[in-house]
Amino acid sequence: MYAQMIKSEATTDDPEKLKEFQARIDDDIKVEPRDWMPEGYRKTLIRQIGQHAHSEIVGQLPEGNWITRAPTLERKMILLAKVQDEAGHGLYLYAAAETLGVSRDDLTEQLLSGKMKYSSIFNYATLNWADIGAVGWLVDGAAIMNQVPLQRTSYGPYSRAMIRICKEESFHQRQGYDIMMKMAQGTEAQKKMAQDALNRLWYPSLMMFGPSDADSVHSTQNMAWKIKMNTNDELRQKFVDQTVPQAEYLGLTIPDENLTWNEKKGGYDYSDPDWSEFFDVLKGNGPCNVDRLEARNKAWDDGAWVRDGLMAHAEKKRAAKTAAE
Ligand code: FAQ
Repeated sequence: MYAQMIKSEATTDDPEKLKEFQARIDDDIKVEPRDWMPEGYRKTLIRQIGQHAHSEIVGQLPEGNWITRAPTLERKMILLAKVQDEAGHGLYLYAAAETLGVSRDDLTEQLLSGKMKYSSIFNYATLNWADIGAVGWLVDGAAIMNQVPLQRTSYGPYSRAMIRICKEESFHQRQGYDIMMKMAQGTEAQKKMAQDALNRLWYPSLMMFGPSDADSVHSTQNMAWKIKMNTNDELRQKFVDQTVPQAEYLGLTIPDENLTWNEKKGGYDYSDPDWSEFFDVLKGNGPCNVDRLEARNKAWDDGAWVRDGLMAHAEKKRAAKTAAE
């Protein structure tokens, strides 16, 4: 649907302006909020940045759930800081999206009604403490792999938000790997928990990069516009190549019988995730889709009194200022 929309909207834009715009992109000149841009460029950015922001916000839920049950005070403080960082990432990204002419309330409404997506990974449960390690190691690891190239994305506000976010994500990945190290070097029961977490979260982490290139709707146009810097399969391959030695160091086994080093391509051959599961999760049928949307709707409703209070305060100040003039 989006592909059609982008195509038709791109063709209604002035061809001369489109040519100039593409030339600027090709020269790596950043696009800023007040610059002319094709409607398709604006809309696909709102979609991608909006989904990204929602992912950061919904992504707090699987880990936030474990703050009260972290095994030590230190682990609790670290996890709390990480989850707060994710909230901050959501806010930078909503602010970047707002520069494109959409309001944060609009985006929130579309998340809460299920119209807008967020990353599939957050529809999987975190069942125990080892899962928190695996989320940091694999989920933040995949997020960084995707986000480091996005620091060079063509839209200025998105690119600048990504620079800050990537610094924090590296810390997140390391704290996850540190938890995995402790578990993998612990008792037999802890090692089993670490392996079990890897077994359950490996394929959902591979799905984070999106469908295979053959099924990706947006990649071609978005790479031409430098909204996206790599294809989904390129980044997935890089993630596998980076993560396999890390698993080996932990003494854990990636749950893929077909995983083999391919000398010719200089990377691992690996099994694809079950794509029917991926598309099913996108349709709302993952293990936690309903819970996640319920939790976000409840948080929004519970926060109504704060928003109403702030608006009333702002209104009172405005009225007082008008009366004084
Ligand atoms: N989940 O044509 P493509 C994080 C959809 S942040 C859900 O290939 P595109 C930090 C896609 O929207 C994680 N939907 O799409 C953290 C499209 O549907 P639409 C989020 C997905 O946009 C860690 C359709 O499939 N990161 O984790 C997914 O070119 C720990 C066709 O796909 C970002 O958002 C998916 N995995 O490529 C937080 C990064 N994949 O919209 C808390 C920025 C695809 O037409 C705790 N985003 N779809 O209805 C991107 O780089 C891209 O949007 C991709 C997808 C690569 C995700």
